[in-house]
Amino acid sequence: MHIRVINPNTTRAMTETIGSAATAAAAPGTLITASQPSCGPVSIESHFDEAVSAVGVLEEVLAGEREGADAYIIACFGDPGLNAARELTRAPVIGIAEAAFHVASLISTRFSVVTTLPRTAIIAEHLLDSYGFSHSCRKVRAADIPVLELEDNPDLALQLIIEECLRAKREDNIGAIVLGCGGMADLTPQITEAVGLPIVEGVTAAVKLAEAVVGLGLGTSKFGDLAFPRPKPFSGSFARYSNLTLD
Ligand code: 5HY
Repeated sequence: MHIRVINPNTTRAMTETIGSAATAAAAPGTLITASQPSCGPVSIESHFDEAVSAVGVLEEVLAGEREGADAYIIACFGDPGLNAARELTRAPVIGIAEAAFHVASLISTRFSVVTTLPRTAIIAEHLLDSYGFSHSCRKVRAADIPVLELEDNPDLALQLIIEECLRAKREDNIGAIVLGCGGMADLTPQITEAVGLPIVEGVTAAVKLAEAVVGLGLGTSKFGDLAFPRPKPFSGSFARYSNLTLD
């Protein structure tokens, strides 16, 4: 099985962190390819960043289709472009936020999320609502760090994330914590040891869910709203999408 793990931002070091975590979680026989768009934001911290990065995600899925990927992971906690990406392929496309929420709900009845900035915490709340997990999540918390602090100042970032996780454990009456950033993919062991709660990390959760869906012989439905897009002309810099023929 070949899984293409897409980091929607354009920070190579974070793509490598994500790829290493995905590879460590993968079963024998699962090949992980970590990629990122050639253009887009260095980090995704707003609705604007997500909207722009979604085009890069779709480009990476189209590249994966040419290379025969068996599954895709969108390794940004906002799951940018998730359903649009699903329209482009018969393979499963798993967002790390959706994956983490599902796994957390299998091991606890209530969990909290710890993400980076307060404004991206609100975006995670929107996802919880749209995926149907609002009732299961006690609180979405922010360590109040920009995403790239995870790369530029990792020791401080880890300390602030652990402190917020410990506040969640003390205050939220929860059974698990979800890490709310693809860039946290390598921090699970240290956070687990420091906090003493089950820590659900989205990249690794998505790898195992992708393996499960492919193993069941399932993929993205081509019936209803996830069918291939109707071919049509596109103008300007999007002309390359004109009359896309997909199968
Ligand atoms: C992510 N941004 O997982 C999100 C994290 C966030 O560049 N990769 C990013 O805070 O939403």
